[in-house]
Amino acid sequence: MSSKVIADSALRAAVHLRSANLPEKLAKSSAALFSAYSGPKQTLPDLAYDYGALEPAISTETMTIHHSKHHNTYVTNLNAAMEKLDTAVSTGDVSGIIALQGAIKFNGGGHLNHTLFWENLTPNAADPSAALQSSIADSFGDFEAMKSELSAKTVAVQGSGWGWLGYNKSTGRIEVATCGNQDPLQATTGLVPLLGIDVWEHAYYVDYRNVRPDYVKSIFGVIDWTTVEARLAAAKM
Ligand code: MN3
Repeated sequence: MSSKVIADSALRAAVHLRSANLPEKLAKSSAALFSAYSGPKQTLPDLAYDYGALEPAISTETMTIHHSKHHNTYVTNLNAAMEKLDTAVSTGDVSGIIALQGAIKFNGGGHLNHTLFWENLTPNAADPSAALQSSIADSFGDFEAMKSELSAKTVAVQGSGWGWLGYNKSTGRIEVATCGNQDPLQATTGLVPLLGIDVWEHAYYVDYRNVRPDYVKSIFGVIDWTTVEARLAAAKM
């Protein structure tokens, strides 16, 4: 008979087991029982600024809905999917594992993307440092060339998605990329995310209606370039 090993003595004690070897049936039922409690839960991160702090570029209403409703929903649905995944993995349910991939990519991507996005914004925006401008110039010619390429490609995203500035570890260059839906940059393209711009309509419709180019233009006034610089430095390590 196949069996599952429970190596953790505290866990064995909790279920009154002396042996580390469990019969398969008991292993499956106990895995399902314990899966709801295992693994850390993802949580909605606090913002470093108030919902109204980015006005007029992004309104209080947009920030409130975007963070407390949209992002929160990705977190809730990701946790639910991870709990189901935990059970599917514990019970060796390959079909169940595969069935969860879409929900994990969408909600996990939504959580990762928005967490990066909030950190990219600040009410106290300043020009990028000379060092960052120089790194950007190495890849794009100059800062303005990067900005126009990032803006144009972000505005041109079909449907819902994101525009990104990312670091290519193999070439050592900074690149512009776009992703559809909530596909996360690094898992999808391998680029390390430096700056993300959310162009789902929920990010701008209240403030700019259908005029995405005006939103993308305005968001450059609230970008925290110190975050971009810190992420670039970390990506190069
Ligand atoms: Mn969004």
